[in-house]
Amino acid sequence: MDFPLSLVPLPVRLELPGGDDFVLRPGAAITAGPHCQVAAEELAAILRRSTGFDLPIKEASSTGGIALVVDPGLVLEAAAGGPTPAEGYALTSDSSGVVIRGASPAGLFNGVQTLRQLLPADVESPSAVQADWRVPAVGIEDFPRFSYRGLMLDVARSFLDVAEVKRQIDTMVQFKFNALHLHLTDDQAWRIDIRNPERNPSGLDYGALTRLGGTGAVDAPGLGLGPGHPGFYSQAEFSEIVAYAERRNVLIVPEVDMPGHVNAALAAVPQLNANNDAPAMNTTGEVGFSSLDANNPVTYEFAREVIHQLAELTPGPYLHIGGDEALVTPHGEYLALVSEIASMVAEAGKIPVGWNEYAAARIPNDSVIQYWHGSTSATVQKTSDAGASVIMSPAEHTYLDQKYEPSSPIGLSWVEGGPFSWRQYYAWDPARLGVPENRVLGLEGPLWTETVRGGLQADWLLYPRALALAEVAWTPQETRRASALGQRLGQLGARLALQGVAFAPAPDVDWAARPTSPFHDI
Ligand code: TNX
Repeated sequence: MDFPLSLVPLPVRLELPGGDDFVLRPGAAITAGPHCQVAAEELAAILRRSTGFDLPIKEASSTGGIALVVDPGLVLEAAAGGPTPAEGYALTSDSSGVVIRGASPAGLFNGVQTLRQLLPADVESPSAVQADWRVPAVGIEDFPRFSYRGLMLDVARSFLDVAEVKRQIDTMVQFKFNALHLHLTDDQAWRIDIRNPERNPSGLDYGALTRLGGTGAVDAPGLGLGPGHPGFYSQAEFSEIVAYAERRNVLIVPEVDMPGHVNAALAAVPQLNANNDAPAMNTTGEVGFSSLDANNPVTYEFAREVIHQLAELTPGPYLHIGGDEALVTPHGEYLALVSEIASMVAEAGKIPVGWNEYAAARIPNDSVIQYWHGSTSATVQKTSDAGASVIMSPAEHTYLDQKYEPSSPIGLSWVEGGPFSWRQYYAWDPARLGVPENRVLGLEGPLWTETVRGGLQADWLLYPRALALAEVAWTPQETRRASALGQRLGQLGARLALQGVAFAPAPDVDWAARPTSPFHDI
C-alpha cells in the first residue's frame, strides 16, 4: 500500500482498517458544521479546481461526501496523558464518506491538509483533470509536537511582493506550518511603511524609510547574481498579508531588526545619526557595520513609534526586534538599547522575540528567544530563571539560505558543517541545548535572501528542506525515519510540481515529477 507515502508531516497515529476506499464523485457535497466555513471553502476551492465537480458546501448533514466538524471536546486517544491538542484533528474515511473533526478551526484546517495528501496527486492540478478521486480507508489521530512551526522570509535583502508571499503561504500550510516571520528591515532596505504620526516631537520623516529605504536591496556582484529586488509593503498591503495568513492558520511575526542591521533607517532618517550625518544607502552583503545610537534620544522616539505602528498592524502576539550581530554597538549600550526596546514591545501589548544575542539583556519574563548560533548560556538561563521560551533555528539544522552542495547556483556557505541536504534538517531534535522541551515553542527555518532573486528561487532553497523541518516540528521524535521521509518526498514532488513550486530535486530522492528550474537567467 503506497498511499500514506504522500503524508508530510507523518501523523501521530495512522490506522488502515482495510475496508473499501471512499471515492469522491461529481454529486458529492462538503458538509460544514459551525466554525467550519473557512476550512470548507479552502478545501472546496482546491477540489473544484482539479476535479471540476460542483462540491456545494452544505450545512445539513448528507451522505457520500466530506463532513467537517469543529468539536472543542474532541478526545484523541493518541494524545492521552498529554495536553489538549488545540491544533489536533481526527480523520476517518471509508466507502461511505470522509469525516474530519478538528479540536478547533485550526485543527480542522490541519485535517483538511491531510485529506489533500490522501487524495491522488492530481488533486493539486491547476485545472480540471480526469482522475479516480479515491481516498483510502484510514483512521487518523493527529496533533503537533510543537505549537510554533515557522518559516522566515528575509524580504529586506531581496523583496518578495504580496503575491509571492501569499504563494509561499499557500505552499507552507499544506505541511502544517503555522508561523511566517517576515524580516522587514536590514542594512540594505526598509520594507514596511511607517506613517508620520501626529505627535512627532523631533519632526522625523518616517515616510523616507520606504521612500528611500524601500529602493534598496542587496547587490553583491561578487556572487555573480543580479541585484536584489526593491520594494516595500504599504500598511494596507501588510494587513492584506496578515489577513490572508490568518485565514490559513498562519501567524505573521514581523521583525524590525535593531540596534544593528539599521543602515537603511540611518540613511533615511538623518536625526538618528550624530550631527544628522546620514550615511548613504549600502547594498553590499556586509553584516554588523551599523548601529542605532544608545545616547541619542531620537533613537528611542523612533523605535517607540515604529513598534507601536507595527503592533497595531499585527493581531498576533509576537513582535520580533532582531538584536543579532550588533558588532559595532558597544556591549553596555547594546544591553541598554535592547532592554528598552523590548520593554516598548511589552508596552505595545506584544511579546518580544529576538535573536539569541538579546537573551543577555534584561527582557520581559515571557520573552521569546530565537536561537540561531553561538553561546547558549544566556538562552538557557532566561528559560530557567525567567520563564522565557525558545524558537529553535540552529543554523546547521534550519538555515534554508545555505547551499545544498558546493555547486549549488545560489545559497551561502558560512555555516560550519555545510553544505546541507534535507537529511541534515531532519536529523536533530529541537528539545536540545539544555532547554527543556516545555520551554521550546517550536522551530523556524529562516530564508535569508542575499542570493535569492524572487519567489521561485526562494522555493528552490526552501524545498525539500522545509518539508524535513515541517515533520521535525510536528511528528514525535521516535517515529521519524529519514529513509521513510525520503520516499514520501519523492511522492510529494508530483504535488509540488503541479503547484508550480520550483523545489530542488535532491539527488538521493526518487522524484515522481520535477519542476522547471528557476535558474534560466543565471
Ligand atoms: C546571519 S542569522 C544573519 C543574517 C544573514 C545570515 C546569512 C542572523 C540572525 N543574522 O543577517 O543574512 O547570517 O546566512
